[in-house]
Amino acid sequence: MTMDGIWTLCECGYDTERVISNGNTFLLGNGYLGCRGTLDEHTRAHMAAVNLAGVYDRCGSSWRETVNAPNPLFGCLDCSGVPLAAGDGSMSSHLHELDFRHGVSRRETVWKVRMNEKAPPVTVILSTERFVSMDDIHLLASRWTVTVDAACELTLRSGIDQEVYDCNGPHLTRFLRQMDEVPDIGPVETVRAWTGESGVEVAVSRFSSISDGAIHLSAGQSLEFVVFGSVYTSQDTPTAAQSCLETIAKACRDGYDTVYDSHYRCWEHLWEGSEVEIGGDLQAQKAINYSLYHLHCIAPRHGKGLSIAARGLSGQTYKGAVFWDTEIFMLPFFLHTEPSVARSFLEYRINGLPGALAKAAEYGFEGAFYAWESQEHGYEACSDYNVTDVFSGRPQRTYFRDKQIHISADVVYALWEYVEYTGDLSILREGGLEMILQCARFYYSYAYLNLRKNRIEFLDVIGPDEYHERVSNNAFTNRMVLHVFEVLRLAVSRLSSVSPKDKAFVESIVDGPALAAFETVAQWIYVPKPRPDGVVEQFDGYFKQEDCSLDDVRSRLLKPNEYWGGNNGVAAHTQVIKQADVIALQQLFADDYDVRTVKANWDYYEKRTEHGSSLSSCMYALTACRIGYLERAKHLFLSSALVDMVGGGKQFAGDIYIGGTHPASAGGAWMIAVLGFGGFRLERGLPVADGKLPQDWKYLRYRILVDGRRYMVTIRDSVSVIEPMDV
Ligand code: IFM
Repeated sequence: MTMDGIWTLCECGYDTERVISNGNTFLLGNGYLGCRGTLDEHTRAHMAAVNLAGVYDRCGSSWRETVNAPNPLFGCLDCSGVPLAAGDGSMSSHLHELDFRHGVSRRETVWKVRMNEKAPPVTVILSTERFVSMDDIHLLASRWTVTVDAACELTLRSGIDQEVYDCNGPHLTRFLRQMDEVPDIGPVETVRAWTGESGVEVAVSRFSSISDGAIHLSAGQSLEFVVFGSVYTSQDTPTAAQSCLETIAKACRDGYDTVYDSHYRCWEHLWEGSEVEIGGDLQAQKAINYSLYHLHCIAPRHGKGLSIAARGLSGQTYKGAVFWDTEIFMLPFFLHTEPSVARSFLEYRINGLPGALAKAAEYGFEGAFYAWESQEHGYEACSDYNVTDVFSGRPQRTYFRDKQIHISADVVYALWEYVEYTGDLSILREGGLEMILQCARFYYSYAYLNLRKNRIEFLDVIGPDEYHERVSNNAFTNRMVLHVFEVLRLAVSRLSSVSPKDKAFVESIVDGPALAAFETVAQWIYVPKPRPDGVVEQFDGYFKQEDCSLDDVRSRLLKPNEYWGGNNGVAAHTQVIKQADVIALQQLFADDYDVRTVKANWDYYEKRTEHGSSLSSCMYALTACRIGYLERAKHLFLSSALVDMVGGGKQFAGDIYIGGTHPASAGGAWMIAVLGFGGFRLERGLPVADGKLPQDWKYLRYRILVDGRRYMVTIRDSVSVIEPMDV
């Protein structure tokens, strides 16, 4: 990958080893669908996929996951019988580029094809450009240009590729292919397919301005044509196939350039509200906006009550499910730039309340226990066996589903952040208060009263550090739970004081005796305190675990993909942790901990942290900004912001593929830039910034939305200036 432009990523040459990770790096998306960054001629063998947000299916007893649609942008050429594909023997150069300011990818591949021993080779140059429209989320478009330097015959083979890539499929079971003659446009191909589990129809149409078959080109001649694709499902409309045809017909009437311009303008509009500039550090500037590109590609702006999966729209990893990643790591970016998207995440959880109530009941608790891996309507997709043991090949029992109870508190935490930042109390009336109450009821029923120690404890849980399963009094979890009770009290008093009607509404949801009981629990919740040197114990007995270095633990691995956690994992009985845990606590509850304490914990835990999850670096970086470790914060910022640009992150947990994009890390990068280095916060509803920059950053500039007004904040020479922007 080269660093040419501030807004372009470019790969020269074709490396088969990078095809899968390039699918993530060059991803295109618009919140409704994600089109993996593969090439025109790529198929399921290359993991070419059009991943659909919020459409799920289970095939047999395999994991339930999101569905990939047939690919309408497939096309390949041959020259006098010689197939032309990137990486083929006749290829002489290849360039793949992403303009991530406008969500457009381009490739240019040159082949030198020898027809026979004597004749000089024919040069064929294929340039294509593609985008998935940000203006019309059901539309994909691509433009092809083929040029040759000598007369030759090319053959084009293109169409809707229904050989769909799946991790745990096949999900599309029945296929119907049809050709419609659309007035004034011509033939349009449509593939209709239905998911096996619940018969969701996925319809894909495609129009090409030329037909497949032989094309004679003379020396120096160029051929240009355009392709439009459209995708709808029966979750959008009962007439999915008809809607595809209408979308295609409109695109054909408007023409490629007009469709392109509308898409381009949508992206420009997004950057007006979100661009981050970092003067003096090209790599950092590029990486942060590339991270934001990924967040924009997956933001569900097309409906209410939608959320984002942990791997965005890059594929079916983690079952296309929503994790705490969305509330804790992605929501802050949207909250500060486009709060309606943040609200949608919360509505998604409010709508998922029945699923959360059912999950709590399944485990014998009351209230709402949210899904660790949440699919539509809050459906819990997390399996009891989430990792495969690399030695035996057998599924390994994991306890993420049962014991990662902090998930309900994460949701409440995010809801309260939203209320505090926007002042929008309507969300409390529209299910938010009920959701907080049900989460409080869950923790009330989970709590353990330790009579000997006179305190309330939370036993047998998993904190953010998943390598240590079934621990007790995880400091992060206990403090998050306490916050749920605090939020309930605040929400009740805030809403009750608005009007008598609101007061009556609050009383209809939660009565006085229940509130008093919750208050009592809150007073007795045990939150581990720092020991004399300031360090907080991550969970009961953590300090008694073997204290060895990361390198020691790594050296004990027998296989590279071995899972470090669980019962027998190499880290499980040591103090080596997967990701920020106590440090996440000290970031989310910054007011509870003074700088000296945070420093003590940072120094203690960072060297014991594998950063085995892409969620880890940002918590360490944010706290590093607070304690003045600016250069280390910058290093961690780059780890967060670069992960998808360089194709980083773990690819396997045990034998399970966990690759894809890392939107939580992208959201984390934004937090580090704006809330960390940028020092942004609200004080009494007003924007305040006291930024501090790493040495080589000449300035930092970001955009932020407060109460419907957009501001530009510039930090330069330790001075932070906040200016209103014209919108
Ligand atoms: O939510 C995370 C978790 O904290 C660590 N494992 C991966 C999940 C999805 O990103």
